[in-house]
Amino acid sequence: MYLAETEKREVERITKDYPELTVEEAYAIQEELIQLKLWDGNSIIGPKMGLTSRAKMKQMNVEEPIYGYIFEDMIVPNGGSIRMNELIHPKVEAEIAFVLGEDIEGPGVTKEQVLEAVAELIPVLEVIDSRYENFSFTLPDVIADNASSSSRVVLGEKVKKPDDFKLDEARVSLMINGEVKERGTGAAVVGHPANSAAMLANMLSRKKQKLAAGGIILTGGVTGAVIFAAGRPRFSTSRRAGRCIIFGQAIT
Ligand code: OOG
Ligand code: MG
Repeated sequence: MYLAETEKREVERITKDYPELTVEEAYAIQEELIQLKLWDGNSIIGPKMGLTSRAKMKQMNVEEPIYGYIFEDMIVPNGGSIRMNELIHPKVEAEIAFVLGEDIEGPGVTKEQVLEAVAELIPVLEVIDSRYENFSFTLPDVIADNASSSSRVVLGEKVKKPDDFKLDEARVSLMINGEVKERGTGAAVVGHPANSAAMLANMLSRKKQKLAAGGIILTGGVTGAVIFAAGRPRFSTSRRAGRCIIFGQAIT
């Protein structure tokens, strides 16, 4: 998996050879992958949730979203550019991230507890890039692949948590070169992005981990993921071949 990422090539899904792979074993593989990245000098920015939309969960036949980790080398400055030749078959999606003001420790964490602990919100563009051929995987496969992340993340400007915010009603649009490609509302993320963070805290508590104050959490795609590719000028603001600037996140 790590070689697939560093050499930018697709691999066959693990469950082709190991159809019995369990979710638990898949998280053990993810853990190994994370250790390799840490040994390579990379550092963790924070966890991310995936498969949080009802549609994706139904499609994958799962009751619980999955998590993975965002690393420092995935961060692209806001307004920055991405080299397409460093990626396999990227898709981009809009997400809402939280910055925590207090620790959150499961089990039993509720949405209300999360809302209380959140200090700031960040609009995020996540570039997902599954290492599997044609983005084709089962649930254990995608967990083992760090939830398709390990790609690129653009963090927008932090917003202080408003006093009376209804994040489930927040409208998000994903634009590429000024053209709206996808729209969604916060409710698309398991009813409310804070539910997603609560589920994450509860899942992490199974391995005795908590969400620490100051940490960033990506709560999962609000919009569908949009394929973007080099050589398709409508997706590119830069005329330089192989480069693409992504922008256009808006939270209202
Ligand atoms: C899995 C990861 C999805 C999200 O926000 O749902 C994800 C996939 O490749 O769909 O990051
Ligand atoms: Mg995502």
